[in-house]
Amino acid sequence: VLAAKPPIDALRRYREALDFLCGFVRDRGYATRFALEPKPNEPRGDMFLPTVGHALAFIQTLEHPDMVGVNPEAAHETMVGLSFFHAVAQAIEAGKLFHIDLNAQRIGRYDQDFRFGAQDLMEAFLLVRLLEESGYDGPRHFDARPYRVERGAGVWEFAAGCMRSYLALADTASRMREDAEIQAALEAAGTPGLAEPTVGPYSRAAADALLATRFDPDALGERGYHNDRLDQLVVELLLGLR
Ligand SMILES: [Mn+2]
Repeated sequence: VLAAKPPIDALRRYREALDFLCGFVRDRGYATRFALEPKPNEPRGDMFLPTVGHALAFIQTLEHPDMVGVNPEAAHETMVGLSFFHAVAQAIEAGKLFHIDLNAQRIGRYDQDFRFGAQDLMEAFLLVRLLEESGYDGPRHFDARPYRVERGAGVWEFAAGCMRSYLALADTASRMREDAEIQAALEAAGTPGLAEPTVGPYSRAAADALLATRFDPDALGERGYHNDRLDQLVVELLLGLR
């Protein structure tokens, strides 16, 4: 119950445990790393470090933060309505994606662990594209469950389905790179420019230049990004229409 577990003490005991484990691994000369798998609210109570973001912040407070990363699970972020795609991206950007648990999930339900690709194909696609194009070289692990009515061959069909959907979406990602119309739509949406710095590092001169810049709010407001067009093109790619 909430009253029995003061959260500040809980976090300190968690840190103590991880620091001890990391010390043990170093003392023995093992190559072991640790990957925390955040989960928000199941089976019964509120969990500590419920999301990827919580875990990433906590890891930075450890004695050996380089030895600890995350193992995000699609179902866990999605069940509370968060974007797994964004969570994984933040873990990659922080150099903390040590492992990944792929499956599918509907928002607001218990931990369903559906076959990968069984829900929200757009997010599954963008996730696979992220994994394939970011240089992530760790395992693609499916932490999913077949329906309980399956036996024998049905279980293998389920496992093959996870892998087949992943590979199909990876192939779709490569077709997206070669699709001139989608690339033009990304250009129109201003997406490539987001990879470039905007103001660069702080300096007094840079700040003065920014303050002296005159913007035309009306002109900026008139500028369209055609995001729906881009999104529709990606939907059509997923539908096999491109
Ligand atoms: Mn898992």
